[in-house]
Amino acid sequence: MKITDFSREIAGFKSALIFSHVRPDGDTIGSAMALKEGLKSLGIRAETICAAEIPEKYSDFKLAGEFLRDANKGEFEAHIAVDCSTEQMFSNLSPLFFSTKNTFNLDHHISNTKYARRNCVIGNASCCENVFIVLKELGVTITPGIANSLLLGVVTDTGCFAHKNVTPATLSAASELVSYGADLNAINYSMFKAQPIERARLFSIVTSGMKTYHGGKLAVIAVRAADFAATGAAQDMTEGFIDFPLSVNGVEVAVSIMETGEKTFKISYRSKGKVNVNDVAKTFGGGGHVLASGCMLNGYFEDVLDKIVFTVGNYL
Ligand SMILES: [Mn+2]
Repeated sequence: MKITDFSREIAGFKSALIFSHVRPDGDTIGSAMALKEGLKSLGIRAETICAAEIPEKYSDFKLAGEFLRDANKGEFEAHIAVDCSTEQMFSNLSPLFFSTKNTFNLDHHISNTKYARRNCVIGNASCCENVFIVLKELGVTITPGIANSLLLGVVTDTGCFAHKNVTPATLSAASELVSYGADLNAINYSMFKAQPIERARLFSIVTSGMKTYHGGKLAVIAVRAADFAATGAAQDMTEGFIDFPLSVNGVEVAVSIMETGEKTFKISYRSKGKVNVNDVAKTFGGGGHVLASGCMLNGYFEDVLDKIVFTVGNYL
C-alpha cells in the first residue's frame, strides 16, 4: 500500500500497539519509539512492545525503556509492526499481533513477506526513514527526542552512513533530523565506539578464530556458546562483529555463525556487492537485503559450517 494511505489509516484509530522484532536493533527500536511519540502527540494511545529485552546500550535514549513485554488481546485497536520482515520476528508475540483484524506492517526489507492485512514496504536504508515520512504526513511536530530516535535507526542500519544502502534520500532525512535536534555525534559514539569490556574480550576471541575459504573470498567467524561463557558477554553484544571479516581485502562475503542454543545457530551474511546474500539466506529459509541477510540453522556446528561454505561457494 502507499505510504500516504498507511499514514491516513493508522491515524484513524484511538489506540495502537507498535511491535519491534526480536534481537532488537537501533532501527526497530528507533522506529517504534518515534512512531509511539508521534501517535501520542495526535491523541492516540500508543505503546511499544517487543518479545525480547531491549539491550542496555539503548538505555541512553530518552524515549527508550518503555517497551512492554506482553499485552492483553483487544487492548489496542491497531497493531503496527516496524522493521519486521517476517511474522517469525515477533517470536512469542505472534498470536498477539494477529489477534486484531487491524494489522499493519511498515518496513524497508525487500524480502518482507507482507504478513499483515495492510503492508507498506519502501526500500529505504532504514525503517526509520519510512516512519519519518509517516510522521511528516501526519503533521507531527518533530521534537528533538523523536528526531534522535529516528536518526538512531538511520545511523545503525547504515553503519553511520558507511554502507552501500545510503542514498541521497537517506542523507536528506539525516540532515533534516539533525536540524530538528538529533545528536549525530552522541548516537555514533554510543552505537559504534563505546563498548563493555566483555564485548571487547569476545571480539578478540572471535576474530582470532576467523577462517577463510574459496581462495579468500569467503571469511567466516563463529561465536560459540563457550565464548559467551568465557567472557560473560551477552548475545546482543555481537552486533558489528561481522564488519571485521568483511573488511579483509579479497573477501566478497562474510558470515557470522552465532550459537544461540543447543545445536541452534543464527547465521548472518554480508556482501561487498558482487554476491546477493539475500538469495544465499533464502536457500536456508531466511532473507534480508542484497548486502545483508540472515537465517537460522540447526545441527552440529561442523555440519552447519560445511553447508554454509558449500552454498556461498555456489554464488561466488
Ligand atoms: Mn532496519
